Amino acid sequence: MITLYHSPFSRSSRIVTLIDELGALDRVRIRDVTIRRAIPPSGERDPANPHPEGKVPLLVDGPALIRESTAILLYLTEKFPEAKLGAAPGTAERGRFLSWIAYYGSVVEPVVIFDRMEITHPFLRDSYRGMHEVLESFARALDAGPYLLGERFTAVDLLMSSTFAWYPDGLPDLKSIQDWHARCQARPAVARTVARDRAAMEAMAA
Ligand SMILES: N[C@@H](CCC(=O)N[C@@H](CS)C(=O)NCC(=O)O)C(=O)O
Repeated sequence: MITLYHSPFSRSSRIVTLIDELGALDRVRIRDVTIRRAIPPSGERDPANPHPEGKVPLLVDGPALIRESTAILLYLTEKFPEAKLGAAPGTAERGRFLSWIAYYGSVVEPVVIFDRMEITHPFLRDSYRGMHEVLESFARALDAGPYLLGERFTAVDLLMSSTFAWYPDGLPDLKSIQDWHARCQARPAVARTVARDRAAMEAMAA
């Protein structure tokens, strides 16, 4: 059975939501582990977590250890294609899907962190641009449809909108992005993950 190493209210929560959206909660075991948290400083690395740096998410499928939210997301959407949360190889949509996934890991996440920490530097701007450009990309895509790939909700909406769950101040005063974020957050799987995380947090604290 596939195992997801997860810590409540962390970056692995979006993977729990993805597994739920994929209808695969009965085929992926979710193993709660502790992690070191920076803000506020708390927690410990869990020896039960095989991630080389003690981080989450980590997916283990037989001999394969898959790290990084973006890789896990690709792996799971391909493993459970019937849920249609990815884009089939060889289709035009696939190029846009892959671009969003790579853009998240290579640009969006660092930009959001620098923005939240109020860190600026010309080299960072040259390498990543900034929050303004990230939000412009979202707005451009959302001019063409309710979701980033167009008419249907996909794993890229889940991934990108999860950012604003931990950085609500990054959400711009722009109706198309606010409505899209609200649509993504209103999905029942999001509420189920929050309830699950809350119960797991309480159980770990007890
Ligand atoms: N880019 C990674 C980031 C993973 C990450 O930093 N996870 C945090 C939780 S939000 C963590 O496990 N921190 C524990 C630590 O730093 O030891 C991904 O998205 O998978």
